[in-house]
Amino acid sequence: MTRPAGWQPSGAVRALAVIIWATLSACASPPARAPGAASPGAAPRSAASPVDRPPNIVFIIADDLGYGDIGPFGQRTIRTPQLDRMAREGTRFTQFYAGSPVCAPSRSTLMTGQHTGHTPIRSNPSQVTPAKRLARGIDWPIADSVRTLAEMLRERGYAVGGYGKWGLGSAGSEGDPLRQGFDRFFGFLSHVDAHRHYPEFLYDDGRKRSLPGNENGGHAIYANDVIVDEAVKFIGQNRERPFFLYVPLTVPHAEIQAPRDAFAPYLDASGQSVFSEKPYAGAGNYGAQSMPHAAYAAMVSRTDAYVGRILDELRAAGVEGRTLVFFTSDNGPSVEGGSDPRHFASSGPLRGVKRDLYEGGIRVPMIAWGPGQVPAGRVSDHVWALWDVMPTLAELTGARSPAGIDGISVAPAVTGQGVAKEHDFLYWEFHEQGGKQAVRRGDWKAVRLNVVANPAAVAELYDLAADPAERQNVADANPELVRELMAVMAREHTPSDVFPALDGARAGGSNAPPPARRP
Ligand SMILES: [Ca+2]
Repeated sequence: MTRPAGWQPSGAVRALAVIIWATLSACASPPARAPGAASPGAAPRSAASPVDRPPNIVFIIADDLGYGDIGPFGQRTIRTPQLDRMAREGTRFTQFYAGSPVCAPSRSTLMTGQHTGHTPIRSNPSQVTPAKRLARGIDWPIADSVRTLAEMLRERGYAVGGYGKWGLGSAGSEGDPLRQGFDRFFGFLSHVDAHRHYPEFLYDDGRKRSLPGNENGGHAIYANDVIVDEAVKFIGQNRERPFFLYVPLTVPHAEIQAPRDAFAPYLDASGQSVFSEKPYAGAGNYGAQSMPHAAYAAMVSRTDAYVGRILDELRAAGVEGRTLVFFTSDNGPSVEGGSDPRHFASSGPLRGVKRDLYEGGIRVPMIAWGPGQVPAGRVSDHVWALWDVMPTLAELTGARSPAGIDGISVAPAVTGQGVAKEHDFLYWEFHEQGGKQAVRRGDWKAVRLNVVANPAAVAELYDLAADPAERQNVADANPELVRELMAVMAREHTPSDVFPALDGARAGGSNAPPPARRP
C-alpha cells in the first residue's frame, strides 16, 4: 500500500517475470496436447510465452469460513494442520476479500471477474424479484452470454471440473455449470439443497445420484466426503493434461453437522464436548445439533483434512510441481443455524460476520501454494479480491481474460516475481438488511448502511491501518474523503432488472442517470 494509486509495473519488470516464469515452467512436464496446438479462443502467444506449459489450477473455496477460523490466520483452538502446512509451504495473503458477504454474489464475482456493482448475480436467491423467481427457478442463472472463469480456462485447453456447491443456476438452465464451462460437475446445484450435509442425492453431471442411507433423515454419507472423493479422482484422470479443479466445499456452512469421526479431537473420554455447549434445536433448513461448538470445530477440521487429501493426491499423481493451489472462503462466518462465531473468534480481530460489509463479513483467508512456483513461508499484505482471480489466472495460464472487467491480475503477488498491480478502489454492495455499500481505497474504508430506506445515508469512514477493527468512525473529520468514496459507490452500482433493490439508493439520493453499463 505504499505505491501511488494507479501504479503499474514497468515493461522491464513484466519481462523479468516472464523470463522467470518460463524458467520455472520448463522444469515441469508438458501436457499431453501437441506443442503449439492452440485451443479455440486462446490468446495468440509468442514462442517465448511464459505459459506454453500452463500450470494446473486447483481452487478450493470453503463456505462461511471466517478470517480467524484456521491456524494460519490466528485460530488457536480448532486444529487445521493441513492448512498450517499449506501456509508454511506457500504464501498467506492477509488482505484478501470475498466478493460479497453472502454466497451467490461472491461466487458470481469469482466466475465473472466483476464486483457486485456489475456482476450478474448481485444477491442471494431470496432477493430476486418474486415474479422472475417464479419464472426462472430458485437460483437465478448466469446467462449464456456471460463468459465465466471456467469457460476461459476451457478455451485455453484445460479439463475443467467442479465439485461442491454451484449456486449460479439449476440443472438444465443456462446457468447449469455444464453450460458454463465445466466438463464435469458433481455436488449441489442450489444453495438451499446445500444447507443439508446428508442429502438424499447430489447432482452428477446434471443427473441426480442417490446417496444410500441418507433417506428419511439418515446420516450415512457426508456430502463433502463423497464430493472430495470425486474431486480427487479428477486429478488422477487428468494428470497428463492441464486441468482446472474447482472445489467449492459446503463446509463449515450450517447446518452444523459433521461425521462422527471428525468430532474425535473435540470430545473428552466420556464422549462429551470439550467446549461449553448450548444445544441447537434446529429450524427451517437447518437440522438440530446437541454439541454445536464441537460440531463446528469438527467441520473446520474436516475442511482442513479435505485440503490435505487434495495436496496428497497432487503429489501422488506427480503433478504438484506444475499445479497452483488456492484456498479461500466465500464470505465471513455465519451466526445462523447454530453457528456461534464468537466462541472461536471466527472473524479474528475483525468487526462483523456474514452479511456485514465490515471487514469480518468480507475479509477471508487466502493461501496460495505451488512448490517451486509460489514462495514458501511468505506473508503478503497485497490487497485483492475474488474478482481478481479470473484475470490473475489468465496471466498465470496464458488464457484470455475478458475486457472491461473490474478484476486486475495480481499474478506477481502469487509468484513473488515482480510487483503486482494495485487497485484504485474495491467496491461491494449488499441487498439485504436495508442495503449496504462499501468502498476500500488505500487504507480508507467507507461503509454505507440502510441505503434503501435512506438514499441520503452518509457513509461511515474507517482507517484500516490505524483501526483494523473499524471501531472509530472518522467520517466527521474527513468530509471531503467521504464525499469521494460515496461518489465511487454511486458510480460503481449499476442497475439490475433482476436484483433492483439498490437501484433507487444511489449515494446522496441523486436522480441523475447512472453511467453506461460496462460490457
Ligand atoms: Ca457462504
